[in-house]
Amino acid sequence: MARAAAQKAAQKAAKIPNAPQASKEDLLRFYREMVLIRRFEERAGQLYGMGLIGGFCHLYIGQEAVAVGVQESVRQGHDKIITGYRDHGHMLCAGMDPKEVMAELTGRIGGSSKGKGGSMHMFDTATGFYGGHGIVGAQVALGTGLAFAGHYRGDDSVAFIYFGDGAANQGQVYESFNMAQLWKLPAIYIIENNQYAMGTSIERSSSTTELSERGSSFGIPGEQVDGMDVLAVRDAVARAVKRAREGGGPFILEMKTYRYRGHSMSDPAKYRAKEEVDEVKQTRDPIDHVKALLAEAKATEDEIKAIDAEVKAIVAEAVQFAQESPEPDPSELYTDVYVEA
Ligand SMILES: Cc1ncc(C[n+]2csc(CCOP(=O)(O)OP(=O)(O)O)c2C)c(N)n1
Repeated sequence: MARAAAQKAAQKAAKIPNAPQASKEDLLRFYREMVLIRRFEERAGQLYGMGLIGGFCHLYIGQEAVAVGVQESVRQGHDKIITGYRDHGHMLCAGMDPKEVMAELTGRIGGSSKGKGGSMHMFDTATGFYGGHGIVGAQVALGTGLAFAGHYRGDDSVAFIYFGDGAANQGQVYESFNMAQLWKLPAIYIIENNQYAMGTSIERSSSTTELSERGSSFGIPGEQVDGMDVLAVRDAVARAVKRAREGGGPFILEMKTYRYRGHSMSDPAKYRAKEEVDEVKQTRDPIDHVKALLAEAKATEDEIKAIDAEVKAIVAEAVQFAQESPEPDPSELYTDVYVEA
């Protein structure tokens, strides 16, 4: 018993020097960003239920620590970010205006794609956000192209390429890996392993479930990260980005995360037990984790409440803006189909 206790104490002590650290200001920023995503998504879910959002709507609730931690290494407007259809959180992190994102979700002309793209097809070159892609895995090939463009121009930019555990089984992912490593492209592949691809768990769909090792036959290193811990995400991404900016080439980061909602708003998520979801919510919630760190950093209740109130107001304003923005005119159906080059 004494030996076990001593071992435990030694392990705890050994962990401290390497434990990710953050200042109170950093933690407050992470809290604000994550709460913004969560409240925004909750409102989007409500608007969907009211019939104000058409088509598909895939919420990011539960995965907030990933996009927020990654964003810490992004040079806004210089680096490139690309993802799939579960994209609202990434856009908000990239710095897109919540009003524009909400207006796009509701199909209004104030939206980032003038109300014609909707949830899955938003784009904003000013912040370096290259979409929002509905074809599973397509963003990996496109994102590798973005990394190639930066490398070719020699501009020191990095491409942050997000995809899911389901997309990780796509053929084009491996064609992309091959070229990325061959040309040492500054591509950071961020696999958001939320454990389900629609209703199929990773164990049922994947012959190997260690996704951080998926680049090994190409010589691409990888790392598994606790995607519910924003500090772990921030630090792992910072290391991979430093390496990429120094010409070290691509890197795979497997973020172990979890989505609380169904695949999309139309999915009742009957393929997993309620207890499984509750357990993650109670023990690994990324926002609760930062709240606990904030308590250790002696943040006051008032500081946290002020952020909650600020976020509430931002989201309310976004909803109001979206509702007041008109729908696009039917004549707009034929515009913006192609970009004049
Ligand atoms: C090429 C292609 N095949 C199938 C689909 C249908 N589909 C949409 S989402 C999805 C699951 C993808 O899961 P994952 O990559 O794990 O991402 P997550 O939804 O968990 O974020 C599938 C099969 C599609 N959109 N594109």
